[in-house]
Amino acid sequence: MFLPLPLPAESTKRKHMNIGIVCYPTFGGSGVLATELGKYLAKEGHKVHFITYSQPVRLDILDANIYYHEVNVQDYPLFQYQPYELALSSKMVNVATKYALDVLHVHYAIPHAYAGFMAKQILREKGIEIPLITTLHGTDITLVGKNPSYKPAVTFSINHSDVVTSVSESLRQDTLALFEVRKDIEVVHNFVDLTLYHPEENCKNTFAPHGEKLITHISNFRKVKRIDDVVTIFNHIQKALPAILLMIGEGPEKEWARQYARELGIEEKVKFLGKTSEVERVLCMSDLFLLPSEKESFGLAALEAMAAGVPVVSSNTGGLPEVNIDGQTGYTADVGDTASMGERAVHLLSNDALFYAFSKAARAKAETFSIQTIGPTYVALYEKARRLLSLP
Ligand code: GMT
Repeated sequence: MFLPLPLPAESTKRKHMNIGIVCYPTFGGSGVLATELGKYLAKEGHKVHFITYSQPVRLDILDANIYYHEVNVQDYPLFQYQPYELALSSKMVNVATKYALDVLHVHYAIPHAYAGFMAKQILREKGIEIPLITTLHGTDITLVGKNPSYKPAVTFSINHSDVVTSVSESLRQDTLALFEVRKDIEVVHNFVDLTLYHPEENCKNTFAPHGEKLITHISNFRKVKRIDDVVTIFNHIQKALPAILLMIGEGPEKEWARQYARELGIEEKVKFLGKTSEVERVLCMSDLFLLPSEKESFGLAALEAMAAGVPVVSSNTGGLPEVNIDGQTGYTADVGDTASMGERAVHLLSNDALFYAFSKAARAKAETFSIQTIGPTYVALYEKARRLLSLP
């Protein structure tokens, strides 16, 4: 759990900060979370500088206090691999210097924490001290980071960050188990902007004209999401009651899933909508969200579904049980246990009173992860990181 930090004396507390955020600009959970955090901080009056290789998908650069700095990697025939970390460090140095950044907050350790460390050293040579906050998101630890090709650099970057956070207690434990970490890791759970979700609204459901149950899955369709399990669970559901599956997102497993649905003879009932910026509208129509992942440090998509009052049937891997409470907000089962997930989904969807109770509990649980509660924690950590370096 994140322990409340002692508040700084009023005189030393900075009202508004200049904050550099480094993240992946794509549809992945870490980029979404970082973008939503930046938008929240900007609304609070901080000046937020996004440093990424393209504009983050959920970012509106016309919003007040939001700045966007693109990292350009110079192409050169000598390079088989472009030196992105170098370009990123240089960009961080330039932005930190020009806009007098108070903190650098990097999301996803690889390679952002490493590039952040380099930027810090370069800035120090120029007489500029700046704290580095690293947020670990999941696969940067559990899949990619633990690979021997990256492990020494990831360990080093974690240990040389001023403050390290993880998005769940489970990820904190994984990090401590997999790396020789000398730093405290503070758990700051992912959050959701509840004002975007209105579970009481009766959304027009264009996908289920005959009152079918609408089942949703949102992800980047990588192997770790076990997309074939999504289709298997749905197949079980649709045998028991009229249902449609909405698949949102893009990724390498998408075509396999389409083929599998075809083999099962249910392709008419499985709709692939691709990437959409209207996640809230889709969730507003949904009856159930499926997330049977192999690994999931938190499951931000599940939290967003719960904010919309949509119960979740998921695996019980990683941080998912911190979000989806088995028997209350949905059901959890062992990874790969599609039979249990399918049966319990049918049970829930067939019982109106139970469904209503789960929907209410899902929203109530999501409310404990509101951005208004969790956003200030990051600001407190920025203050703490500056105090650790004896900065005003
Ligand atoms: O797995 C993804 O969808 C993307 C990945 C990322 O880093 O962008 O997500 C990770 O970070 C999310 C935000 O903190 C978490 O909600 C996801 O659980 C986590 N994914 C995994 O651990 C597999």
